[in-house]
Amino acid sequence: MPMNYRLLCISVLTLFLSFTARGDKMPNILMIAVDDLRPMLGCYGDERMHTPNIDRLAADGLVFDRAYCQYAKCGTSRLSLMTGLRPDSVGVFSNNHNDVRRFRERRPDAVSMAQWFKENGYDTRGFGKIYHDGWDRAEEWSVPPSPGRDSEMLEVVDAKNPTAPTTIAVRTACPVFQSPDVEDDHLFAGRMTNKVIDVLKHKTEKPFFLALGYRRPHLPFVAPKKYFDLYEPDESWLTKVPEPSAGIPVAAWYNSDGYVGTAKKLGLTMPKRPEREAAVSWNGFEMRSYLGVPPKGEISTELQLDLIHAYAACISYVDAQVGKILDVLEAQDLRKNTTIVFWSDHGWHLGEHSAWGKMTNYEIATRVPFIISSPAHSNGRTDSIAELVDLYPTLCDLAGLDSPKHLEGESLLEVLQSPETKESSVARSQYLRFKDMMGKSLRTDQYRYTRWEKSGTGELVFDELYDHQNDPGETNNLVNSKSPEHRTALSRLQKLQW
Ligand SMILES: [Ca+2]
Repeated sequence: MPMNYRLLCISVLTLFLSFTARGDKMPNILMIAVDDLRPMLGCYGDERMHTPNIDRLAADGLVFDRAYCQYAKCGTSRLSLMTGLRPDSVGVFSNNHNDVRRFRERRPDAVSMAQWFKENGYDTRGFGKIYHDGWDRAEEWSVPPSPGRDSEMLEVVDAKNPTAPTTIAVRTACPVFQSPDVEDDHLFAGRMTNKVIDVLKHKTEKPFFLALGYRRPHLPFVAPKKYFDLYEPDESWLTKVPEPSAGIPVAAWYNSDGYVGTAKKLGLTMPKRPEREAAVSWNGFEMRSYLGVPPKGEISTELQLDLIHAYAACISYVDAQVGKILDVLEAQDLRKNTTIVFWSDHGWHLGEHSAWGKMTNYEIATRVPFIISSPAHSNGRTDSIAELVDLYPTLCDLAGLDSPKHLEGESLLEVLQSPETKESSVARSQYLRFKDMMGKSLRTDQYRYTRWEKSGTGELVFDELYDHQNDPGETNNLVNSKSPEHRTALSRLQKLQW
């Protein structure tokens, strides 16, 4: 049967050629995740910051000026990004391990990015915080993820003996910031960098998918002294919008509702649903639960500046680690075939709207730094709106892999090909407040519209509309504006599908 034989030969040849072509094209992927980082970076126009290495990466990639997380809290944001599902589909809004287990039982089809790349020929490795603590599964990675990921967050330096090994303390026993005069690798982030460098120096034949999760600038703000020495913040660093806007209900800006139990452990009675004055006083309790910050009430200007100083120092500490990784990629001649993605899981309030920390739907908590440096694509900046949930399909496209069926984001490949094209897309973020009120936030080119509704019934509680062209600080709620322009925008946004 010569005809069939010929067909078989052609099929085998085609298969071989396509495999070879794909093998040649499959880039290495390095994903650098940073924890709790708002876009306070040189490459995002903040000239006060010393971030030469992230700036170097940005100069060699596409910087997304309008990238948003789907949920401004570590665990949910990261589960969404890694599974490619939106938070409503994941259904995990707490840090409860059982909720995560139930989600995985309910959605066995939601193969994670790490597992998908592993199944498609990649050597997948995870270091540090990719998922929230304890939510990792060994089977998603080619090698079980690096141990110690539960250890860095609450790292404490012995103040009397800074060069002694660091220890782990409960949150309420951790100083809110520390600036020991130690080498980078005395602290966890530096030690982790060394491990990753070792992996890069001993790369296998397979392309790698290397996910690297730095926990700074998450609290506690611990970094070597040399990074604190880079800054001397003055009052110009303080937020220009320290108060919640008049008439905006507490649910929009109060981010301590998940900390009633923590407060209780400290012998404090935090109201479950505070009125405005009490909410301002207790706001930012995640930070207030560390040593050195009053558990409620005013935070002095001096302390605010110390906190901002420490946050900036932690950013520069992470930046230095990124630099070491980039140097090794270049030295190993891997850079030309490695796509690098840099993201943070959400933004951070440094006093905006009376809040410190994350866990709101405001721009300051939902906007994230997001950089994709793909050797096959040009560099630049884009105003196209991007969401972290878009990363999974984008990386599949860049690697030449099919995307799994369950993904809910959209590939950013077209934006990478033509950064100047402004997609008329919308970013969707959400936040569950007081366990029974969901805030659903839409960010368009010009506006942010947030609808707070009762969970279950969907009944409107209140809503917010901000015009970013005139009010980037989101201080003036326009839902009752009589301006025809605002009425039109509001009506359009209210009709948008969530
Ligand atoms: Ca985080």
